[in-house]
Amino acid sequence: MITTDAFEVKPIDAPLGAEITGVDASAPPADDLVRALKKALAEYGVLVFRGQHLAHEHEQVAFTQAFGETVVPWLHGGERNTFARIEEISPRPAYTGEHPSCVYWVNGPGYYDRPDDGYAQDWHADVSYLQNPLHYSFLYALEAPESGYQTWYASRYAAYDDLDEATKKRLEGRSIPHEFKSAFPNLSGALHPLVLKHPISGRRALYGVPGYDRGAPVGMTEAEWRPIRKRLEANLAEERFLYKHHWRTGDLLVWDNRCVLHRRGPQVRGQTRILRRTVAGDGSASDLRKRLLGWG
Ligand SMILES: O=C(O)CCC(=O)C(=O)O
Ligand SMILES: [Fe+2]
Repeated sequence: MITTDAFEVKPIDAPLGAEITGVDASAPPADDLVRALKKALAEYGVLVFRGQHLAHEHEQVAFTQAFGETVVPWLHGGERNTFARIEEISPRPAYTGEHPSCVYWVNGPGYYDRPDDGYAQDWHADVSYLQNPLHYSFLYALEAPESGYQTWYASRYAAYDDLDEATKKRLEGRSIPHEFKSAFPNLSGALHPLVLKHPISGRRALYGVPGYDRGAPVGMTEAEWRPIRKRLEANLAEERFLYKHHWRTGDLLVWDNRCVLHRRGPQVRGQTRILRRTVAGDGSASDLRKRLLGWG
């Protein structure tokens, strides 16, 4: 078991993100370490663990499960088969593709080395189109070239703080529909709070927007919402909201989708990158909904 003695948080020189040293993610973390990491996630949004050795799925799954529930059953079907291309990498023994909560992103010659790099290049909060999103995402680089691939993160605390007081007031307490019909036509969407008070940090963040949100928040017209949405989109081009991660083999990134958005960086051609993603819930997600909106 790892304890928190050796664990250090070094804030990255960006509006969000911190590097964690002294944690070996291949060993199941002790409860106090998980608590400390969740606190760091609520504060910094995204944590970077360099030089990790998670050759086998079960190691990443065990680390992920320490944060909460991991299985997203429909990943068996939709996302897994559409995007993961497990069959193409299965000859490599480390990539068994056996655990239902593991998704692989495989980019490079013979895989996704095409002009359209898929939906991952749009900003989003993972699985926000589910009724009960699993808020922590874990992304591990089994293989990444020396330079090239990036994943970008945007602080949703900063996006909220940047709004004027009148707009904050207009958005407070509203919910907004999320869905992803183009990928999962049979999956009904979900309503989520637009302004989300993070249960650990107590700070307000704009949850999942822009992303899988569809249409105006409940009780607002399209005409009222459009200029606000446009401004939120424009923010995502500004460095003061962003951390741009440059991948290296062995990087493990963990982020809290309640307070960050992310997207894949610019298209890279001719180089292979293999990432493995898992997601975990946080018991407080449904509690939070109950408290904010009175939903069960
Ligand atoms: O491919 C990337 O860089 C990001 C993928 C992504 O959106 C995810 O893992 O949730
Ligand atoms: Fe994602």
